[in-house]
Amino acid sequence: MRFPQDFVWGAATSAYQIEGAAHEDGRGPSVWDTFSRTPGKVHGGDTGDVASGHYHRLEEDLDLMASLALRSYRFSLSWSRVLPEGTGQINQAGLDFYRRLVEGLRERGIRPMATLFHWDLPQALQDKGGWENRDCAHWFADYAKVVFDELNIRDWLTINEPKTVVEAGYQMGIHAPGVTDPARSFVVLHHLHLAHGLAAAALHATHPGRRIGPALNLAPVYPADDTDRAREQARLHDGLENRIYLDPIFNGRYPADMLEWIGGRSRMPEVIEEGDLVTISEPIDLLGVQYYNPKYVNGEGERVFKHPVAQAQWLEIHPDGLYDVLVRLKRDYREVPLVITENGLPTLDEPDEDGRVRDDGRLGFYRDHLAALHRAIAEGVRVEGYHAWSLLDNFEWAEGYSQRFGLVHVDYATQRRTPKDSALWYRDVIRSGRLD
Ligand code: IFM
Repeated sequence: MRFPQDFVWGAATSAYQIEGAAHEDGRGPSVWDTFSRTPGKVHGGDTGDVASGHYHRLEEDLDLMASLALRSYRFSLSWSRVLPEGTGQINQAGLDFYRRLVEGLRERGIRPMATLFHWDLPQALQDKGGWENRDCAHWFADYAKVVFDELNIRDWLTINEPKTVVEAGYQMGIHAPGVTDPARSFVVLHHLHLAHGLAAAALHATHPGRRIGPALNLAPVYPADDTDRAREQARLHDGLENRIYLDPIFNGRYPADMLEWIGGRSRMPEVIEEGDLVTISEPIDLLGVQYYNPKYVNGEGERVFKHPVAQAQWLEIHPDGLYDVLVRLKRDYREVPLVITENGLPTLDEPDEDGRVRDDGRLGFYRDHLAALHRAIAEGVRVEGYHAWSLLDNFEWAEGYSQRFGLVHVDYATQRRTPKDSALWYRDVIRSGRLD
């Protein structure tokens, strides 16, 4: 299976999950500093204070990326490292860190791809209502303008997985800020969409030639059985998993069935102002697709598992789901370049006595997903690149350090990095451009 000559192979991370140095060089606190310090919220009481120590190991990590033959690196900016209060005063030390990162990538021939928001909202803005406050969309656009001007990066992603913010952050309360109120969650959804659109428009106005899009975690939804009830539920869940994120951006409207469903549960439809959907549907230049799992639902609307699950119980392993997502995007939405911005698996593998990390499970996961991706490309879906999640073992949110998604093992006591077998295999795939 040969991939296109210009296919862009990469790996992804996010700021709070790897940087550490949480209280250094002027960085302001984010909602995840607060949440991880709240007793009972994160496995083992873990925090991102030190994480994978990336802030202090920048050169080593850049060399590591080069040694793995990466052509693209997707990372996120910590908003509160750049603007400690979320607005106003710029922290030059924070910007300098990202400048060094971008320069270091360029020197090694690796393309930077920056995410503006990967869940670590400045705490100062949460104190003013966070994403429930419409102003937050404008604070986000102002922050985006600062980094657009200061950092020489062509490809940008706006919001990472708005669905996770809505569901984990505001419905289940298992992510910061820990709210359990669906009514509030849909207001947040609208403001995240608005933030995305304002930032995309700002980039287009000020830096023509650069590209921007959202990073959406999409899940193919299938009826768990052959009944009308299950099919109806699958349609509803497809709305909640995919259409409420895609339709406003691509079509400039929320799906009518979703607005009705949400309207019975939230005042969200009332917070939509005239012109918002025009802003939200600012044409995107690329779509970041994050794929982990499918969702099967029965006639009661319950999730049913039909395939093996990973250590992360939500992660049902079904590589063909990636193919289905990609083909569906081509079929149902305007064509834009697609980039896989995340796909990966946590495993428990540790270095053996000889120092090797034999993570066959992850290697097989990547092989099967890349094969599904290849099939979609061969059938004409325009996918430009692929980013494995994640470059390094890191802080897996509510799971703390108990789940390791890295291609590279991190010994948290010493911060020693060891490329796992999957990383070496991935390096060889990149070098050859083919999957055997
Ligand atoms: O670690 C996360 C990442 O931050 C967002 N997407 C899913 C990953 C695995 O849970």
